[in-house]
Amino acid sequence: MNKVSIGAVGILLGAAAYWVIDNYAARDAASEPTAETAMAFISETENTFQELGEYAGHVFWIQANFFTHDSNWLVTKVSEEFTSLGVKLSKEASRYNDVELDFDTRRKMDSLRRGLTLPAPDDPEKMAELAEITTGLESTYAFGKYNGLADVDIIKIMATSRNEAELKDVWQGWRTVSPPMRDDYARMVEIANQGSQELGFADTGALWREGYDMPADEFTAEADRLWGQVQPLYESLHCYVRDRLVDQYGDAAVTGSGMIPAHLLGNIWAQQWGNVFPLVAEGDADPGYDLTQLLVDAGYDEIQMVKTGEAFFTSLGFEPLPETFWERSLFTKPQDRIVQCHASAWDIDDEDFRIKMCIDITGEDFNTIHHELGHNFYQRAYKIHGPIYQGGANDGFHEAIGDFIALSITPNYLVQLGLLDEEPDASADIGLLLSQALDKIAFLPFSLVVDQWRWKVFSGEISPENYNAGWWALREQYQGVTPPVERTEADFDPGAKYHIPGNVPYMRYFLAHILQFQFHKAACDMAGWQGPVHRCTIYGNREVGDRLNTMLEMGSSKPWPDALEAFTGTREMDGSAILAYFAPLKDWLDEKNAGKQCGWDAG
Ligand code: X8Z
Ligand code: ZN
Repeated sequence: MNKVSIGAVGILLGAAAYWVIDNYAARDAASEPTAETAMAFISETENTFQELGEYAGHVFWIQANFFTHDSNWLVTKVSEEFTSLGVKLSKEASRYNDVELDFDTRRKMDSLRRGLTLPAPDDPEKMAELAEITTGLESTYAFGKYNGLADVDIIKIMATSRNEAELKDVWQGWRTVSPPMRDDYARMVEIANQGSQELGFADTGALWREGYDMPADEFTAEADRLWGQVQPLYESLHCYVRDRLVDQYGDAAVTGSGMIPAHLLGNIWAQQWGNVFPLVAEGDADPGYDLTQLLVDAGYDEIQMVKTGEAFFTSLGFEPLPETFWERSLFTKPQDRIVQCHASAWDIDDEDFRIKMCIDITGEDFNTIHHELGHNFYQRAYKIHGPIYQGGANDGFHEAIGDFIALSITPNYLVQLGLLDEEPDASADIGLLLSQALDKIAFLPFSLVVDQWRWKVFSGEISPENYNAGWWALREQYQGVTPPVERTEADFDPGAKYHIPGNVPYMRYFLAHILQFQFHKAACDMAGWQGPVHRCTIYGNREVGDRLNTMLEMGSSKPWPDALEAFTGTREMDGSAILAYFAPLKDWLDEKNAGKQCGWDAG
């Protein structure tokens, strides 16, 4: 689990929690809420978080690195305590809804009110049941195997195999892991919704959407607006990729309604398609190098990849990571135990930052390292605040920082690293853009679908009897991908994606994919970059670093438009930067697609 995502309330708890809870309960009955008691409450809560966050952080770290019956037992206990305290804090905070408060006290109060990802009703039995379920779901995923293959093994097969039958087999096989999650998931939704309603939210999805400094409904419209901006680019990419896959796999690559079977896109969830680049790149779409090959040829190991990522940040003026980062992080997959290999970044206390990743020597993992380090540098920058403000401007910002830095892994930068001899000329541009688009553009509808599904599940629009059909209806509608084999309600395909059993909200990644291009454009403008923006690297630019640091240091202390303005000068999330970045590719795709029947009929 990515602790950064959880925010201050998400990292508290521990043995000391009980006295705090009793304390709040006593005050609840005793005092009228006033501006003075509000300040005392916030100050007390900040102290509690400081103390208990550390305890919870260590417990979660142990579980993610040593998945056993006992570590799960500990996590269940901490989660239960955590929910219990979170509910109390949220209720206490709501008592101040109509009290006039200064800006910071109001903002912190509102943050506490929305602090839990999955609240439970104020009932110890339901809190315990919810904690059992969430730990169980994560553990089912972590222990999941098909024919002895864990998710990381299947990810590798999907990335490299071109054997249609094998791809279909592992695609289907990985999804045998998730049906046992189905009933627990439904029960979890029921409990979390009861909890959310007790706290005054329509349902848990509405609670999640209220985390964006605007009413839940406005955020739904905002997500639709952003998608509307980028949808035509996605459709051009879909059309072109489908044709190339038909060249490779024949009729197996397209359905009568124009959709692409989900097992042919180089990724077990069809979420990023970069791994099929060699299949879809034509002669005039050659980037001139392959990052994985460059890293392998140069003999990079896991540590060197992380050191190189860190060096990018220090080139911008950030301090190096502490020695403990290197001592305590997990960089390689241990052979002797079960770990949660899904990459994550952690702040255990004010000085203890770590990543947990099962690194392979690939371009993809090189990018992910920058993604994770972006979390760590953000976490360190906002430590100037108390725990309640220790979070991203919104969660999309947190996910965007490292990706934004990784957009600077350009040919020019690779030459500076000594990995590439010389920059390929402009004839490589389409290849560079196509390979980026396969990851960044293909991801957009996927990242929408995950939480469109969960929002509908929480609102009851998709009921447990329709979990799987509802999932595929959305994937077909937005992504134009379809299952390669028949699916029924005996399946639970959402559960085969880590963030569903892990209960990590996903809209953050959609926003991050819009925001990172806004950050990149603003940074390149700051740097006075003149050429095409996809060739721009901000490596070594201290001015950009200083300005970035200003935004990072704000944490969640101000509404996100203020943070966005501090770095980019604009207050709106906006798809025009990503569209401008890919504009030459869009023209090229449309030329290739001319006269073709594009699009699909999702029924
Ligand atoms: O989960 C992640 C990061 C950790 S926050 C590795 N990502 C999403 C995913 O893997 O599904 C990054 C991109 C989307
Ligand atoms: Zn992340």
